[in-house]
Amino acid sequence: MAIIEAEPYPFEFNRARASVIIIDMQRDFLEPGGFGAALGNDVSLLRRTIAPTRRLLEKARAAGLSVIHTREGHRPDLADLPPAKKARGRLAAGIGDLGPMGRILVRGEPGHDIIPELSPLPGEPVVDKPGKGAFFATDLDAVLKNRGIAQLFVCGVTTEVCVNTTVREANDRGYDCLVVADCVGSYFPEFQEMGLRMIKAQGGLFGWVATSDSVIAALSATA
Ligand code: C5J
Repeated sequence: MAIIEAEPYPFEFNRARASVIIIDMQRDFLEPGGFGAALGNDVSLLRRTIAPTRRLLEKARAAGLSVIHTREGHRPDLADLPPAKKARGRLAAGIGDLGPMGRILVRGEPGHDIIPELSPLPGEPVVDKPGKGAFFATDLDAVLKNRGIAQLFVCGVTTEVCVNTTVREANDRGYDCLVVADCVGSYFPEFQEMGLRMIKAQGGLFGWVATSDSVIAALSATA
């Protein structure tokens, strides 16, 4: 057991039961020329998470921690795309339509891929999710339970959408979530701040928040 400096109070890290989960670090959200950029967002606000996440990922892999990746997207026939999700935003080019990197958020298309900087290694589960939360309509809970995982170090995008939704789902299922502050990103600075504050508010209603340096220090201390 090692202690990670975190808010609202120190996190008791059990390396045998911990996993890193990296949410939706996909080309369509992070790359200039992708879906997020086409919507007018500044992708540099998300791209600042790449270097610290890669560092944490390398340390976690070296320490033998389980690593799980997720991707938001839909079947090519769009049979799993709720009409309400398709209609939302009244976009000229929305989910399933042809975008700058292939069909937007469709499995198998270039934009749906995880960015090359954080490519999964063989053996690391990639969970394809049709919703914002990574537990909804996926086998994530089974994957975690089968590996004996009880603690999640959460990285990815975006802080207030898929990261927060996943943390809330995980919390209701009994997992302890530590959100790695510099490894999660939002297109909106105010949502980044509030997204993190909501996790750790009221004594850690949904979990903990810490820096990647603090997590890496604990990984090194228990190596
Ligand atoms: C969004 C996500 N923002 N991964 N997806 O639509 O947060």
